[in-house]
Amino acid sequence: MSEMTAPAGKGSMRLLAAAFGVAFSVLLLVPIWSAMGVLDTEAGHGDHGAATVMAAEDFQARVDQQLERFGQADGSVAIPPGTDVFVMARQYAFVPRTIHLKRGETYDLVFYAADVMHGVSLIMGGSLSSVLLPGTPVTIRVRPTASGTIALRCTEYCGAGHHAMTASITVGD
Ligand SMILES: [Cu+2]
Repeated sequence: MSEMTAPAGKGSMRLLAAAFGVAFSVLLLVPIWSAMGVLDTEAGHGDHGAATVMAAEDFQARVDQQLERFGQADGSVAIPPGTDVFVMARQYAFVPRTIHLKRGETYDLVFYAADVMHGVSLIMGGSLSSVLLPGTPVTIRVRPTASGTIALRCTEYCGAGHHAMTASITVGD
């Protein structure tokens, strides 16, 4: 029996593999979506990299501040160009649930799972998906080139309310 088969070692290897999986799957999918001409996308780098871990209350503070600054009467948020967009995933909702972006502008969408593993898929023509490990922000850079609605869905079964876990991004001028 080698030390490599110890349960703790196995667990961390699996987590590491999952982290690489996230980065790799985003990188793989980017050219596909870009080729469709709907969204230019790019994997995030720097301070929102896939290996960064953040406390749930720190991410929640960003979501709260975003609502304070850009919140609309209906509870949606309208994000100005050049501003990061923070989306919290938790059983069983994405917060904020409705996000307004400007067509032709580049945004970093920063997703964060607060409780269990979730996933996010952005669907507009094609789709772009990423796994969300609890506590690890994942950044997806998008530049929506067409007006319309990008549907967001959770892609990892996360419990009884999983199928209701949806949100949307509207792209306008
Ligand atoms: Cu889910």
